[in-house]
Formats: sequence, structure tokens, C-alpha cells
Amino acid sequence: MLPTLYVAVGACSLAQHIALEWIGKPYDAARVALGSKELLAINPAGAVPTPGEDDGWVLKQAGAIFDYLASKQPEAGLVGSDSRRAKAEAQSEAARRAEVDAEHKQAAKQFDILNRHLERREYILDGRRSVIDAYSFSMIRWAKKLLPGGLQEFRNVRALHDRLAADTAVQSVLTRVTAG
Ligand SMILES: N[C@@H](CCC(=O)N[C@@H](CS)C(=O)NCC(=O)O)C(=O)O
Repeated sequence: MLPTLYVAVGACSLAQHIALEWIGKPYDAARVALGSKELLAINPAGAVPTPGEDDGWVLKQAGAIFDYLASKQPEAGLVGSDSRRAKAEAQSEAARRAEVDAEHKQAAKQFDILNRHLERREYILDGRRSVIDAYSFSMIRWAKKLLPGGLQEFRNVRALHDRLAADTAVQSVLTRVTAG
């Protein structure tokens, strides 16, 4: 059986889904309804992202899932460079994404920080795409919809959004998750 990622339309599982696509190894994406019986049986919190391995082992927190995927497939190069500092920065960005997730009020402040970080950068880490870009993408999509001014004030965040939205793996994940 292939590793399975449980995903829901419009949910943060989009980030891990993109990372799996970038990794390029076989996996299944199972669409579930948030809080559904099927998902509750796998994750008592009824939440996504939840990836499962074929021995029944599941992980339930976005940051831990990224760590796991990155250490399982280091050749995919999705955590920036191999340095201790890049890893620490990835952790720190993951914590920031989690804060944005938790509290919309914080979002504008956090996007301002990200916007400044992205000045003269194409991606969040080391000039190439990483799991943190995938994580940010789902948050940026929410912010676009939920922040009063959308992303208007955050030119560099908009550019990152557009760069990721143009990525073929991202497009294929979005199409698959929202289809039918
Ligand atoms: N702390 C969790 C949060 C996961 C989470 O809140 N997922 C949302 C979708 S974006 C969800 O499944 N909500 C439905 C629920 O909690 O019942 C993580 O980082 O993975």
C-alpha cells in the first residue's frame, strides 16, 4: 500500500500535498470531509493534514509531517541547504505559519514580516523552493480571501503566491483536490 495523505478541499493539507508532489515518490491522496467518521477513525482530532504509512502509523501535526517527509527524502532538497541554520530557519518559519493558522488577528503582522523577508528573494529559504513555501502557500491563499485588504500591501508575498501558483505540481494538486 502506498503512503496516504488525507486531504480536504480548502484545508492546510494542501501544503503537504504540494510537498509530496515535489518529492515525486508514489503516494495516495485520499479526499475526506473534515471531522468525518472515516477521518476520526484515523485521527481522533478529525483534522488534516494526516499522512498514514502502510503499517498504520500516522502523524497529525503539519510541522512534524514536514520534518518527517524531509528526513525521509533528503534528496528532494526541500528544506533549504543542509546547514543547521537553514533547518532552524525552517522550524522558525513553520512556527510562524502555525501562529497565522491559529489567529487571524496576527496574520497581517506575520505577512508583513514575511513580505520583508522576501525582499530580493524568490523563495523563503536559500533561493529554491522548500516545504515552507508549500506551507506558506495555503496560508497565503487564506489571507488573500480573509484579510480585509487581501494581499494588497504585501507585494513580495503576492509574488511568491504567483510563483507557486504557476508551479505545475501545485496546479496539479489544486486541480485534483478540487475536482469532482
Ligand atoms: N495543528 C494542526 C492543525 C490542523 C488543522 O487545524 N487542520 C484543519 C484544516 S486546515 C482541520 O482539519 N480542521 C478541522 C477540525 O479541526 O475539525 C496542524 O498543524 O496540523
